[in-house]
Amino acid sequence: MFSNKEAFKRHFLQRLEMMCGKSFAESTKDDQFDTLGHMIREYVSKDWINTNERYRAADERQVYYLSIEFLLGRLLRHNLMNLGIEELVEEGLHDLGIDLKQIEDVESDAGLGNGGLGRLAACFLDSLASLNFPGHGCGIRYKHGLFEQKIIEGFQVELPELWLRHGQVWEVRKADLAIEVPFWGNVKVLEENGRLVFQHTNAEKISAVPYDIPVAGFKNQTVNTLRLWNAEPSPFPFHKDILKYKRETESVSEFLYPDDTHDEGKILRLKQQYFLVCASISSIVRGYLKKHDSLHDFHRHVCIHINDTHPVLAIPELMRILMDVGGLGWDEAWDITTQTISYTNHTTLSEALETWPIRIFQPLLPRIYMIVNEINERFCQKLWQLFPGDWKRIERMAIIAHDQVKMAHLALVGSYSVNGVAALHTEILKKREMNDFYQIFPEKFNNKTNGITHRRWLLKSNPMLADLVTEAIGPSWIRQPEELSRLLEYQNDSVFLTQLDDIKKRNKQKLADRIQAQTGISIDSSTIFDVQVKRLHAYKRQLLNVLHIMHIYNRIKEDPQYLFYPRTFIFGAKASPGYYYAKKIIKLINTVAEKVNNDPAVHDRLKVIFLENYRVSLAEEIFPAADVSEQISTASKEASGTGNMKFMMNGALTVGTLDGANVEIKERVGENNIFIFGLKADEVLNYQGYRSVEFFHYDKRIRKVVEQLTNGFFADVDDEFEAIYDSLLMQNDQYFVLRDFDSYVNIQKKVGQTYVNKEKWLKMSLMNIAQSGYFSSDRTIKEYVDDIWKIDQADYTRLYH
Ligand code: NBG
Repeated sequence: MFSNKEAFKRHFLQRLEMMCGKSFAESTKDDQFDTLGHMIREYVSKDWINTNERYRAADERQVYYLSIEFLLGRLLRHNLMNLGIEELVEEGLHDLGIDLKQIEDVESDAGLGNGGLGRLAACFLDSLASLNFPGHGCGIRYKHGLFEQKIIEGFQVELPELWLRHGQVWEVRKADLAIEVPFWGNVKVLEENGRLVFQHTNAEKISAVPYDIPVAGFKNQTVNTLRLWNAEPSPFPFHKDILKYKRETESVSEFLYPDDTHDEGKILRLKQQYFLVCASISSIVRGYLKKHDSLHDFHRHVCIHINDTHPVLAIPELMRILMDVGGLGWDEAWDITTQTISYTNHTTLSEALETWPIRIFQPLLPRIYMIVNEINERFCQKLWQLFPGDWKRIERMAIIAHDQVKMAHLALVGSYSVNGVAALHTEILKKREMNDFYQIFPEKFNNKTNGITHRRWLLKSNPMLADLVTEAIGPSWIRQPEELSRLLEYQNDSVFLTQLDDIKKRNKQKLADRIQAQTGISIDSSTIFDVQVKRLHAYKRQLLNVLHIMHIYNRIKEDPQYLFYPRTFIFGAKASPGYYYAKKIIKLINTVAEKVNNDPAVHDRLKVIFLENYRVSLAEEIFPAADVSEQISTASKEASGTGNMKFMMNGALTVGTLDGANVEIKERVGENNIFIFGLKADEVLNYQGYRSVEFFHYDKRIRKVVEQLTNGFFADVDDEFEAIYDSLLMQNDQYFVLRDFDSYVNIQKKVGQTYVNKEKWLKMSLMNIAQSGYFSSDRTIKEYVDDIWKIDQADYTRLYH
């Protein structure tokens, strides 16, 4: 389409006039973005079609990654980079007087996810395509992604997110491939030729229409597919009140649930889950049957991976298709299903483990319920044989118990692989949370430590650092991220370290400029940028960070000579709209910021910034500018974390507990290149007799900050923070904030002292960058491929070349 700059420019101008019906001179940035986006989408089409043909011809195992969330962020520059035309396009536009950076800002983030789980899915898609693996995503095309956050007078206000307002340039609607998804109704059981036939009658059908987004690998001509399903009225609705039906139908793909831990709006959420699963599996089976005349070998050609329990209905749904459509018997269908489905667990927080009341589940999904019931009965019989008389155990492990369907148990029983997302997390699953299941299915359990795509999180978002790395060790790290370790050769190279320092300064200044423009607050880029960005949750302990800031503030006020290296504390966090406590913490951060930032006594030493509407595109500006990465969850609670890896890759030093993947970061960089503090996981899990009030009484610093929450220290917010005060004292501080306070203050002191020694700090920073290659999602995906999916990359590359 365009092999050089001149051809690109010609093409762009032509397309712009045709698409927008305007001359170039009259066109807006939106027009230019749209034109460019469509051109790029068309540019990938050929490779997209070729890739699909290649996969069809190879007839090898394909992976389908089912996820209720895909947090893609922006795609323009990412696509330009992966297609290898970034420079050509940037220069071509420049000739026309257009700055690509400004065009990029027109694009809305595709925010179809809450946090780590959804972003992990997006990183995995990039790695699958970049490594030439046949792996595709299946998700929901929410009309509104995660809400847009505004901070008004310190409070979070949620606005609907409107990413589709200007249309979506990357997607292709494929109405001819729509699937009908049935809800409600009854199941008729008939006998035909001596076998039972199940008919779902009187169902209310919703049409699932696929929108495909190309996922281009890094300069390898592989283009996989992310298929997002949109809910639309069926062309043959069975409904009396047609308007009501339309409204209800469309609501299924209207909103992403803005909550990654608690369930809300049960029926709608369960509907979304079945909608995703039913549409995805039908379309996978349809594709499969184009090449095969029966389903007997399905598991040899298809892997279906379920990202957490949200898509776990894939298990009974595949059973249904194999039996009711494919005519297979139960045993064969079960063998195939349990060799097709693999499952990742992303949390041990018990409140996040999904269960559905039968009274909702059964009427909404009558045939699926029958199958789950049968799976449960057979499983309980097996348990009875293994543990005769052990009723307690059977009750604990059953899939259906106390009128609830337990989705994690269904996943554990119906899949062939169960993985945790960091070594510590997997051990906790095996030894505690899922120990009953581990005892009978030890072979299913394995660990796959999370990863992030270094192409987005270093190559694209930190171009200055990426260039420096390439200058030093050549470009091989882009395809083999573990090669970053060769940077260790530069540990004693003062020129290199100075360059590293200079890049960090420039990235910090860029962020400072943005903060100034957005908030009017001016921050000094020579201060330490100490950053905590992630969802707001009690276990992630943003509160510990704030209490420490209050403590520093108190210290400086008491003693103006107090030795403290100037710091800028930066936060970004969305709280689930229904999560009262988390919203109080946001208000607290902003209240502390207001007080601190306006007090001349601490003016040049302490600043607190809350950046509103934290999202992927903002994250890309923050990580390159961070000095300190706050990973301070209560040990054992954060399954892995992935922000910790992004910070590390951009040279920030971690202040963290031994939780999630922090443990493995420490193993790689060594204990002298990370700031570890606080209780360890087993100490938390086995803690006897914690009494938070004792820490309140015996530690003056703690007493002071905790009292300040409610004693009028903050003007105009009398009882605003009572719930926080109560959580710490009346409810015995579930997350050990006061227990870890002293240790946290000490380690933070050490951070300040270390920073003063610039050379030491830079060496530590370099060590972190050099060891971050392990945390590339390329490594993670290779492990999934080798141990779980067992797909053969060689077959595809051979066919391709
Ligand atoms: C989150 C964990 C994180 C982890 C991501 C990705 C959920 C349910 N879990 O620690 O809290 O990094 O998953 O695995 O969102």
